[in-house]
Amino acid sequence: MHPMLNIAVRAARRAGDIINRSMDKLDSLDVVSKDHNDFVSAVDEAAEAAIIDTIKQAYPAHQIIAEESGSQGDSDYVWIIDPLDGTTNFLHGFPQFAVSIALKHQDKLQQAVIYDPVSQELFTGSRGAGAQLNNRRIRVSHRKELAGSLIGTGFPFRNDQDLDAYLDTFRAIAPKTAGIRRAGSAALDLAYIAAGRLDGFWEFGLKPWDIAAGVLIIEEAGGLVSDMNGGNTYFESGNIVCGNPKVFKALLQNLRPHLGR
Ligand code: 2AM
Ligand code: CA
Repeated sequence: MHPMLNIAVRAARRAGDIINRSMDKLDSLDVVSKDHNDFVSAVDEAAEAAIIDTIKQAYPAHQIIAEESGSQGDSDYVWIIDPLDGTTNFLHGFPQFAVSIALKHQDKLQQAVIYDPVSQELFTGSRGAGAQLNNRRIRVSHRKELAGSLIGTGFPFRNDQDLDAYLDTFRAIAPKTAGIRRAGSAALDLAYIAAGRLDGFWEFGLKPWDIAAGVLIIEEAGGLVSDMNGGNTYFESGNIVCGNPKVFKALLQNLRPHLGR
């Protein structure tokens, strides 16, 4: 394993342990429900601190961009961290959330980890070395069209997002598929594309740390990723389409007529 991926894995497991320990406490916290948000952010922050600590011990000069603490340092090496992707699920004890860590060098994704602490599934990707689930090689699915495909998505959740515009895309795609899933952690959705569990995915308004690791893992698993227009501005726009090559293309074709709104 590449030494930098090894550090990313160590960091993700440390964060996962922190998240798992907090899961046990969710029950006893029912009475203090108004503190739920504080609690969650404390878990986010503790997990993030553990990740940053692990990275800094190994690579003190690298830059870090993390969901909770923002950006620090200046380097060609940039770590992009989401310590707990799927916070709403976590809050409810709905077991679909993950730690996501990616490393870019000179703006190119090099290493990536997505770790589900509940199932202890570890998805990894290393540029040129493929994608793995618990150290076994994974590939995207072979389905050739939307018919029969299982497609992931995310619903708009912010006030500034246009729900009607999203619903136009949903109407265009959902009836053509075998089913749509909205699991609530974009990072895990992308990992599932790489593992062939989902055939395609689209969502608007995501942040770089939601998708950075997933993009590399999908590409290394033989999948394709773009923005809604087939371009590469997904980090800037937050809008992402991905899938196995055939389903990816079908998604883009079906999205195109509905992007005007
Ligand atoms: P987060 O839990 O790390 O914030 C799913 O649509 C994606 O959007 C998730 O990756 C989730 O990442 C992000 N998200 C942010 N706020 C959300 C919210 N209130 N509800 C659902 N998803 C949210
Ligand atoms: Ca996130």
